[in-house]
Amino acid sequence: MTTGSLLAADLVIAVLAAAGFLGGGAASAARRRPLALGLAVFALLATLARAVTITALARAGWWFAAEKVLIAGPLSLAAVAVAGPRLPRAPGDIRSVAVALLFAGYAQSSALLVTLLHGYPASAGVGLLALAGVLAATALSWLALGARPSRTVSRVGLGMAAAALVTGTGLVVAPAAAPGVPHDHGYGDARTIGEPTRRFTLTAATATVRAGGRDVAAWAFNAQVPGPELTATVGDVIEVTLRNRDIARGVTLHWHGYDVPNSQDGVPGVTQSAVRPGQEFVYRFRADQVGTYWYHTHSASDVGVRMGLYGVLVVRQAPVTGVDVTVPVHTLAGVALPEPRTEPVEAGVPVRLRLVNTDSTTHRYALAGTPFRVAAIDGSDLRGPTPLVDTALLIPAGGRYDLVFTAPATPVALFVDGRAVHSTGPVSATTAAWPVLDPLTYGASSAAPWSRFDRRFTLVLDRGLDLHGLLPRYAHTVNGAADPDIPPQVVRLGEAVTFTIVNRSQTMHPWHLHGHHVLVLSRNGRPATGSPLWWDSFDVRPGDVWEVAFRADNPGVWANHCHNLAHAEAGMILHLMYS
Ligand SMILES: [Cu+2]
Repeated sequence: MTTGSLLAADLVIAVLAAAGFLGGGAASAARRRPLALGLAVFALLATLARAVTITALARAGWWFAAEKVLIAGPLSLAAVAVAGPRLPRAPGDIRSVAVALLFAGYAQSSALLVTLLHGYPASAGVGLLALAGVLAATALSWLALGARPSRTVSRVGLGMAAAALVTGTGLVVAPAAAPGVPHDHGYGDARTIGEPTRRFTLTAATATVRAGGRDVAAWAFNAQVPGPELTATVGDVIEVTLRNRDIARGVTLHWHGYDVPNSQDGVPGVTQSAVRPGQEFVYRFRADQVGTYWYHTHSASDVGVRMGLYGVLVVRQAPVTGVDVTVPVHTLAGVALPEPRTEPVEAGVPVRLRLVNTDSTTHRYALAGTPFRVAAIDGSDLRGPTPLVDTALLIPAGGRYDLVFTAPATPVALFVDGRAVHSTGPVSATTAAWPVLDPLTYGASSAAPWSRFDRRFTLVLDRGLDLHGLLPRYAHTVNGAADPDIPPQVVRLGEAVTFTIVNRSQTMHPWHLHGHHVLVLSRNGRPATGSPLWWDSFDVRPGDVWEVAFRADNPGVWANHCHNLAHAEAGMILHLMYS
């Protein structure tokens, strides 16, 4: 069982235990004896089952189990200790066990709320708030059921609830560490790096474009979705003038996977101000990385990219020989792009397919009709890639795979999520059952570039209640905090840095560090054994633990975030800073 399914199973069992006790309490209050006893026994069994799931999660990593062991554990023990012994000797009046069962239900529910609303790391403040909630709810139920606890019992109970509430609130509301990320000041100018040899102008504007045979309202660069494909030869100086005609939310250009100087990175509020309607901004950088990349707005990025403000950037070593096509996959107003296309290719011609996932979720790609190699991922060439046949590829949000093959005499087709997107002729293939390539075991390994690390970070991804903004929100969090309250990762120039990234949530998080490529060291404790993988986008699945590393060689303030852009806007973005 994977850690991801353990997390899901544990959540379901916790809900069942809470519901069982609460239902049993209600049934006994209504004097429905068999139902009350049945539900209570069911809840006790569920609570015992949780001991198994929590133990297994703790073995997978303390991040997955901390609040369950420290808060849910003691509350569950209390629930069993209070409700359990009363059941076998439930006297003539079943109503007498109602308060005990309700107490157990409140204990299970509040522990569940701690997991759902707070998560990792567990804190004394949250534990005390959970306890206060249980005591207060129990006291109220006691009163509502007309029982008369002794004065001592009620005084002690109320006193404990009040003390827990006050202390817990104090601990939880205590000011968070100031993140200290500079905003809206001190942006550098475009570096003077020589005369531009490739000049482009991208004008962002609202537009109506044809997609799926209908007119679709879009936000577009130069009135097209995707925007123009920008190409250069390695060594060129690229200069792009960005103009905003009427995008009210502002526009920037982020060069996804291109490790540009910080001032050119296009993150509004961090490396530049958003370009407002009527304004322009000039980006200039040297094309010193070969490969497949893409650009997109980082201003209101979720809606901006979804509406169409993106395009492909390809930097080549040499002029194109053979067939070299980019396939930027995107979902525009429910229409899957690009639209299907058939183009015959002469047998024997070398073909390179540059697959780009510009959506916020993973896509499944399958190339039918020919063996192929994965030549590069995220712009970096793989070492010793071997031929693959009938093998599917999962490309994370923002990721790119370059596939190469020699055109056979028979037709070839590229399928994306089972849909033929690009073909040289009719191909009927059922690709759904194909195995998926694991890049961590693909290609030839080489020695690690570092033998030791100067700095280590851990990022625990989760969901939680964020009370620091104008309105409370159910945020996507890193180490229990949401943007802008996540402390930055601070490094020094030249350091070898590693970070462990843990997903204890129920959703996938495609991770993306700006300005650097990370080397994948291991996933779920298993080292990467194939070609070195220098990635800028990788899927961290529920329950996953990844270890990646990078060289701090590009000074500045860099976004480090989830590339499911809705998650990023809901808090899952922090910054890497150089001291
Ligand atoms: Cu995410």
